[in-house]
Amino acid sequence: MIVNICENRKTERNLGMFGKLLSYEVKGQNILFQYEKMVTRIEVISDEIINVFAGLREEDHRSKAIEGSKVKETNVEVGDLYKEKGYVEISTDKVICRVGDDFMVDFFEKDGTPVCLEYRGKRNNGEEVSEEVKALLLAEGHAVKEGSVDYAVQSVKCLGKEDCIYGLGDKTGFLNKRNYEYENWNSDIPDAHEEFFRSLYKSIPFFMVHNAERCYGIFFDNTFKSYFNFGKENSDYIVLGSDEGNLDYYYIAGDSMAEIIGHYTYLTGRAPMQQKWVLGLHQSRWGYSSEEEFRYIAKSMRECEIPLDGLHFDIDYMEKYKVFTWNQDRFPTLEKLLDELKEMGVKPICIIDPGVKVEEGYNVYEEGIANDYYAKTPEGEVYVNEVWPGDAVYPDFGKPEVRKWWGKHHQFLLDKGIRGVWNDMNEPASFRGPLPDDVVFTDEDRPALHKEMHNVYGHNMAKATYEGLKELGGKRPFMITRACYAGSQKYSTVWTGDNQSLWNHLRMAIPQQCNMGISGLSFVGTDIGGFGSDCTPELMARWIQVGVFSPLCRNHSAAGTKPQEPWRFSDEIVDIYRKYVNLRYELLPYFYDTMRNTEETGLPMIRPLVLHYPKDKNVWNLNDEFLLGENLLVAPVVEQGATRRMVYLPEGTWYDYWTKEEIKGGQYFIKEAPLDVCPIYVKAGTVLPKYPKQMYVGEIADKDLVLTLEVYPGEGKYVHYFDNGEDFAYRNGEYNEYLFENKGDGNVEITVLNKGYLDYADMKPVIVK
Ligand code: MIG
Repeated sequence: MIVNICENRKTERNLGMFGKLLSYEVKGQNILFQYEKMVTRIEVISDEIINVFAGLREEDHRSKAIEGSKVKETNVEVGDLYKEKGYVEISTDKVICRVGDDFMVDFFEKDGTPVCLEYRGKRNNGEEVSEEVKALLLAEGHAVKEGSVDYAVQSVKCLGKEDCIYGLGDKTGFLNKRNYEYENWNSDIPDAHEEFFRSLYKSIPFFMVHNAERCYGIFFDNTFKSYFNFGKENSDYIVLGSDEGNLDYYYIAGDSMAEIIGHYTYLTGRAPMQQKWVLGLHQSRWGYSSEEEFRYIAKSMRECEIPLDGLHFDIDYMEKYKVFTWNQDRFPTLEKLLDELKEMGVKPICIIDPGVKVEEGYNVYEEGIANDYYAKTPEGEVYVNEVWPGDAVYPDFGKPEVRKWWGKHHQFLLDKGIRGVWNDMNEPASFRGPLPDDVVFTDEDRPALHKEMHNVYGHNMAKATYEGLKELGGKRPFMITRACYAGSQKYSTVWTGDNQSLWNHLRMAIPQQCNMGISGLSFVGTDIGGFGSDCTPELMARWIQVGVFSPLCRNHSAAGTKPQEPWRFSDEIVDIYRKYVNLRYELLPYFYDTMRNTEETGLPMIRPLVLHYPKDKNVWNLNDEFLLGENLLVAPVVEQGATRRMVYLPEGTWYDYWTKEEIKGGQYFIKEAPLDVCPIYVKAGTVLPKYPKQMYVGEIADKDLVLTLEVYPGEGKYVHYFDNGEDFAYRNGEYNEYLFENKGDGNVEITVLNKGYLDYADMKPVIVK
């Protein structure tokens, strides 16, 4: 039924792009609003998730992030308060949303407390720069501040004095994004990433606004170049904008950030369980290029008695950088090498870039040409740019048949025993200038230009790779991607791209990974030691202490930089490296449980403290500590030359992991931390599950693994999970789950919650107090 609410059709001068609200219509959980200038809609997805939509470009969502309908049956009430108050009120059991003229949409808690309001004032970016000064600034090469830019798609929200902003995926800078501005345009930037950078490799348009009383999330689902000004232009408001596309965002309510992340990952998907070995240490370097070199690396790690699981083959394994080929001159007895690695428990992972070499007779190139699989110029020619192989063409991953074709090509790698695929250069990167906006790609069933598909190129490539590996291999596909979009966590793990061996980048690794985690990308890592420039011994020691807590734990460096494997430094560094990698392998069951928790709840493995201590203002801007799961707090040293640091512990009682000393939370203190000490704290009541040391995951067969429970004073509950660590059988119940109840008196009561994975079913853990 259409409800007419406004008789007066005369346009008011102050109204913007939508105009006056004339009528509305309730269609199930969709409420359509007829404005003077266009129809918009509010869709209730669930009690907590509300979609705000104006089809400025086309009539419906074409989301890449959200797959399938997420609409839950929800009790929705719509009240017409337009005549009295100027709005139509939509309420669920958790949220009130008021929709007024010009498609102004405000959100409230059920008791009427405002949470997220439209900013109705005039935008004001402060100081004006005269034309004369502008000219001078430009003459010397300075950037000139633009005025307030109105975007074609835009929403401006009020920002409270105390509001902090978290999320937005992989950006530089600090944990709290307030007072900064960002852009989403996937970018390959080899320069040292600095806090003023607006974009990096990934586009995750999700963030949370948080203060002591409340928080909310916004997912701005738009793949065109988009803009986020978090109170930088003016501390009274946030500006969300985009050059094109629909106005299409999800307001996400929740009592806590944890709940909001749960809802966001309900919408866009949760990072699935990886194979267990993926949690082991990985070694990589751009430049490893011969059989001998790979053999030497694996053997040297074993000689140093440092565990190793993953060994990465960067672009030099290929024949002329042609994807799905292998250089036979440099790997004359490849099979033998791969057998030896297998024998050692080391798993090979290969890089695959999107750019396909233009070369007659090269099967991948020819197949793609024959089937019309590459992006094209507006004139209909295959679009050519340059990447590693020289002239190259770009697979159009938005086409379902291209994803299938690409996926199948992975058989080439699987046949050799390759255990994982690493996708790079998929922003997409290009050497001969950026791809023009009008290069023609495909969005599933219709042509779509580069400007729309750019930010999802990596996403679609990851999807192709994941689905190919899943179909061909049957195991949980392991892949890493550099570029991605919201929702890519369903397919791929990620790393933060080309960082450098800089203390600044070690410091940045913490907030960057935390913000990625709370934006859905739980399985994240940095290049340990730094990719570009030269790593010092001290930096390596401090970086491995952070790196062993990253879900993806990989030492990687660029060709031409100082070699960065642990033995290149000194015995002291090897000892420190071994100490922390061993710790990682001992904590494997804890890591695995945390990963399981991510698949179930969406909460990331690495977490900023504010996630669990939202009311504690001391952690709102805490950039140099983080949590792994809920029980471990890591306070690494990230300053050159420092051998002690200030630590803050939030409320509760904590235990120093190394000394077992009890420390009261809610205070700052100085912790001595010589080069071999990374301060780690365990929450009171924790039951910490540990495995014996192994040189690689699976060295000890599952049935022989002895689980040790390190029990900390205090009461607490902990769920431990165990499965075959490889395939999807757990989704059919083939897993064990145990509840450990710490009684506080040193006893742990064990309840078996599920018993589907036989080998480990009669677990009798060793309890250490
Ligand atoms: O621009 O494949 O971020 O990890 O080693 C160089 C070579 C291309 C960039 C990746 C880096 C990788 C490198 N690649």
